[in-house]
Amino acid sequence: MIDEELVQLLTPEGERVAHPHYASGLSDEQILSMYRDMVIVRRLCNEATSLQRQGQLALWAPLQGQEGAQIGAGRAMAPMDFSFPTYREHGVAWCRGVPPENLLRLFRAVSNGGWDPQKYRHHVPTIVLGNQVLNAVGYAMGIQRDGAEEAVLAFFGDGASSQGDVLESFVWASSFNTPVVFFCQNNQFGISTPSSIQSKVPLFRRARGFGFPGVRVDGNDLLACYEVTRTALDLARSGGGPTLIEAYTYRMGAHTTSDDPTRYRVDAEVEVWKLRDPVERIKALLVRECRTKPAVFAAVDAEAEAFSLKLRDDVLAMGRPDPRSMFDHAYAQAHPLIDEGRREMAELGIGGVAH
Ligand SMILES: Cc1ncc(C[n+]2csc(CCOP(=O)(O)OP(=O)(O)O)c2C)c(N)n1
Ligand SMILES: [Mg+2]
Repeated sequence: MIDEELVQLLTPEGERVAHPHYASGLSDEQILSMYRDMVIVRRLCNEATSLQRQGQLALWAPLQGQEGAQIGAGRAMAPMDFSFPTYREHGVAWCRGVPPENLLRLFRAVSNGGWDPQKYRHHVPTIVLGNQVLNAVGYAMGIQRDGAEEAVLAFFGDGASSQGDVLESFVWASSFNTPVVFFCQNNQFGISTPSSIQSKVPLFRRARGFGFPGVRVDGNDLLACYEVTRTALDLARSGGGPTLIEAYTYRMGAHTTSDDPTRYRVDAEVEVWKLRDPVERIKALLVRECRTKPAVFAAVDAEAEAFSLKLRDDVLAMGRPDPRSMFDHAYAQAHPLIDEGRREMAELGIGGVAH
């Protein structure tokens, strides 16, 4: 049965579905290029998980299962748009051109961020749930006043949707008609808490109460995520105000490498979602419709393998920063509390030599 409230352009078997408001205009080349993105990002995620298990990263937050939502949304952005991620948007960072080794710096605890947000138009990850959504709306209000023709994409999860920061953001965005798109990946869990507990109504319907449109999209359908996000960003850029997108998906892996999901969910549920794998869905489309040859898929796999080996080398070669450098970018200008912190560390004899 077709769920009329769920925007879908591809079935889990990779067959096209017609939708009254959305149609995919992507060429075969674009679809293949996004398939490559998904394969590389999944490989990146596996490598990062292995690195964490080997003691080379402090923590990792896997994205398996959410590649369609993230590559679809990330690729829908225009170059000058700006995104605000959580700790799980590795696919979006990839789309924005953030060097993958920089993405891992935070997780190796050798950086407080990892990159210059303005350079990639992609903010550094925010771990405090929902905070980046307020930042995104504030930023959107700023560019609105500058008269810029750009839009802002704010990422958050189903769990974060219950945070006051997110709901306050909705009020501000609605009142000031800001050029922001709220992209909520409902991956069914906030750590172990099922998303059904976060809201009595489907999350996308909350938008109506705030006075802007809400759309639920199949988060495992790359084509639908791309089209829905592109449409919402176009609307925001042309003065149409905010949209809430709920990408309905599933977190295939653990919450982070510190989590054991077998404690709170059954394997049978994971098996059902495996059949909706976003990467396999696009592969099926490429085989059926675009007649993509096995050699092309083999080349993508080989590229992902070489990519992950280089990533591993880059991570192992990272130096350890002087601990005192954490004070350098806390504020743009000198601040007495920062000076005091620096002095205290010097008195304790911490820092000075980079190992
Ligand atoms: C303000 C705040 N409260 C609690 C936490 C601890 N915490 C980290 S991730 C998480 C679950 C978030 O779930 P969701 O928003 O659905 O995002 P997901 O991890 O599923 O991508 C919690 C409770 C936090 N980081 N910040
Ligand atoms: Mg979640």
